[in-house]
Amino acid sequence: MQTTPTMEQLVLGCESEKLHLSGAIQPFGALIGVHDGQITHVSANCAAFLGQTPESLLERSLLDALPEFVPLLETFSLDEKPFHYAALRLSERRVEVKLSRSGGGFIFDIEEYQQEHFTPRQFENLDIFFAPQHENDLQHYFNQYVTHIAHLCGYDRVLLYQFQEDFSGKVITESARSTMGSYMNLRFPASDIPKIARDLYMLNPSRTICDTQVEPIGIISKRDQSLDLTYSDTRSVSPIHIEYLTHMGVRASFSIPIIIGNELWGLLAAHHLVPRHLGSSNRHRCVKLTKTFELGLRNFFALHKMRYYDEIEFVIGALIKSIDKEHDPHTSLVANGDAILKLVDADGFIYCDRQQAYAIGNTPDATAFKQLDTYFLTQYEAPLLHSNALVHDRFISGHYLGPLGVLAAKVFQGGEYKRCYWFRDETIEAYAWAGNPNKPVIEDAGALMLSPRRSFEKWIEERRGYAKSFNSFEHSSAMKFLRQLSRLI
Ligand code: BLA
Repeated sequence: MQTTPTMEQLVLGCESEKLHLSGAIQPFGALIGVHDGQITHVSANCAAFLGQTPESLLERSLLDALPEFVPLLETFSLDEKPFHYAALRLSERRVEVKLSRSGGGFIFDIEEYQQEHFTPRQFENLDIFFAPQHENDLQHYFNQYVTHIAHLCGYDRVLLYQFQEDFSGKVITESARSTMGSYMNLRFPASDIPKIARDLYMLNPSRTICDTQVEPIGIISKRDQSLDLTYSDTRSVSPIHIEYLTHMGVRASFSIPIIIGNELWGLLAAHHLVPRHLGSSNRHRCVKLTKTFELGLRNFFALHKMRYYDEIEFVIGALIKSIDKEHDPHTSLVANGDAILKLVDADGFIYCDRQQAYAIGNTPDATAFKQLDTYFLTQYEAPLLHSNALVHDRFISGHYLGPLGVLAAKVFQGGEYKRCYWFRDETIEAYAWAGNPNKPVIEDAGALMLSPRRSFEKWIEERRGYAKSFNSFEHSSAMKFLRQLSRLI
């Protein structure tokens, strides 16, 4: 008997596809795999690009069969980098090559040469090179980036997509032809881009899908080992994602990860309604522009953090001084209640230790608080706990009508844990999704699995049960405040 899988299990099903071992490429290029100087793998279409059949290339030495590729490999193998782009002349034609590492060997992705869309001079004059200084500059900076990429790549629609904490995401900037529908401000669920695909983005800085309606080309080898295509740009496309793009009405896509502080912050996603092959050097230009964009954004975040910490240092210092003025900690905490709430923009606050507990503003009832406090004290190891959905996250069970967000901090001092809790009330929000995010479940070879949704029409969810999340700045303010308070109380 088949039991109904949970959402987590269905999402895990999506994660099990070994994207990097697809064993095939897209027909816009050809591929050769080399190990120890021998050609071990070739794509079935290599004759069209190299003038030699797979049979005539397999298991021959690269030097003997394709000597033009050898100098590239020699220079690259001295380097630490995972990949390198170059142009090559093969008898009468020019090709573009991406040389990358694969297991202990190398891969050549070979594509038709394509003229660069921007000259280096035009590129240097782009105003994207002025990094944002203030929050108000951000949207303009995003728009500039997306507009430049749209010029460079020429796709029908270019979107900037920002990941949220749970890896769902939201379109924050869009540049599209007027006849295209808009995805601006719409949200997409995390399972649209499974972790296995997100992880590939951390290694390979772009993904191109030139035509969803063509058959993949097999990679041929006389060896058992399949080729790791992590760094290959020609890697074939997951059938599930082909279905996704088809439902979206998109025939070609191109995407670039935006990585800030070693984390996937967002994605540049470009769509085209008809097949489109953007040449390797043009893609590389888009990636370079994205690196500049990342640098500006990182600079802005660092500036923002510095300003915040400077200010909060001062605010906490003044607050602690004010609390310290009174002899009775209860009176002084309550007297400074508004400032304590404001510190992390909260609606309620509780301080407690073994002897005392003081509450300010809107806090959970005694039974609910006891559940939360006991869990934090006895079962939770880290000094900081946060949730924007106390009931969904099962910190509080039973009938409960209190605040739904919590930021809790504890420090061990004088032989006991001193705790501060800040609470936030529920915020009922209308979430605009690109289609119903609760995806259809289908049966495939006897197993139940998630399938891409059929419609991307705006779908409104009235989100209940959540408070606004406490951000990482607020986390550290809470900890800083408690450390200083615990010395007084
Ligand atoms: C891959 N999904 C992707 C990619 C994007 C998205 C950008 C990378 C490939 C590409 O550039 O097209 C999703 N595209 C989006 C989103 C936007 C967009 C969110 O333009 C928003 C604007 N997809 C599903 C389900 C599964 C799934 C249910 O809906 C799994 C069961 C899988 N998505 C999936 C897989 C890939 C993927 C497997 C990798 C495709 C590949 O690289 O071959």
